[in-house]
Amino acid sequence: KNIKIIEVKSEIGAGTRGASLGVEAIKIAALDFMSNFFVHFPTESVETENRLLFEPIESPYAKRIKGTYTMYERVSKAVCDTVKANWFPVVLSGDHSTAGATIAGLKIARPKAKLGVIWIDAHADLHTPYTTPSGNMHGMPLAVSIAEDNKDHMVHEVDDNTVRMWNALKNIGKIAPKVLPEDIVFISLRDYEKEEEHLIKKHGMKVITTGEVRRKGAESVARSIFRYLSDCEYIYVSFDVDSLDASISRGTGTPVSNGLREREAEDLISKFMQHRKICCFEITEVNPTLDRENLMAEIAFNILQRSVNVLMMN
Ligand code: DIR
Ligand code: MN
Ligand code: MN
Ligand code: MN
Repeated sequence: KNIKIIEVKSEIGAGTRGASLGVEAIKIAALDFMSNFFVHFPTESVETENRLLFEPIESPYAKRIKGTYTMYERVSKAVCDTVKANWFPVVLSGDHSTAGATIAGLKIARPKAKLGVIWIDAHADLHTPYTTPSGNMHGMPLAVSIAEDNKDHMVHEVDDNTVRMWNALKNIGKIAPKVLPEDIVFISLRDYEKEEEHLIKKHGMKVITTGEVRRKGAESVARSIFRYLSDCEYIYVSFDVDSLDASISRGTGTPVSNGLREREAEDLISKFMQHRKICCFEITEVNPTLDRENLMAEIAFNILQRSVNVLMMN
């Protein structure tokens, strides 16, 4: 595969500041390892709306949703154009709200093809403006992608302008939903709110726990996921580094215990990358301002490098 790196140094969707520095931190990790990895691939850098961080928040239940919409337009176009030109996009992003835009780009590139998603994350990212506990857009990309409002479990009323922007996000590219809930697999999910749990139950979404990864091993877990997603034509892998255990993920905004070990994530992701249906890989939520030793970025770089090596052999 021909790899193209799409970097999105955006952090407007996160609640903790610093994730926009994650991409550079991964490059610094490469330099510290004396690796010339980044020399080998064309890189497209998507412009951000991070200046909005200095402005007052208009939508408390969907913070900076206008900027998020602009980010969706730019990132989905970059991903779509990359795929159409027969390149394999590796997305390095700041916060995970970007993943909704990545999914949009993949779907817009091939509207008729059924898209599967492997979501490696401590969180379900299934919130909506009606249920969010934080207003942070990085908790919502999967709800956007499955076009879910979850009004059955509404926690608060939402103003009309926010509703309009939310609907625009879901309908970007005039395709909604982009993915079906049954075509999403969660890995290492362990920190979610009850409104998200309702959606997981309602849709019968597939969850693979950290314990299952540990017991069964990468090969067996990968095989069962590809069997589960067998009617999908393309599969996107989204790797939020907070899927890793809190003991090694201090350098992310929301570390959670009982997560994956570095080796477990690396073995699993590189197994995924061997599969012919994998069409895109994203790494997100590295925040070096929380991380004195740049450990989080070093782990992310190791996983990136091994994954890309596997992709290039396939
Ligand atoms: C929480 C935290 N569910 C929220 N989400 C995070 O604010 O919506 N996602 N950290 O990665
Ligand atoms: Mn996430
Ligand atoms: Mn997360
Ligand atoms: Mn199916």
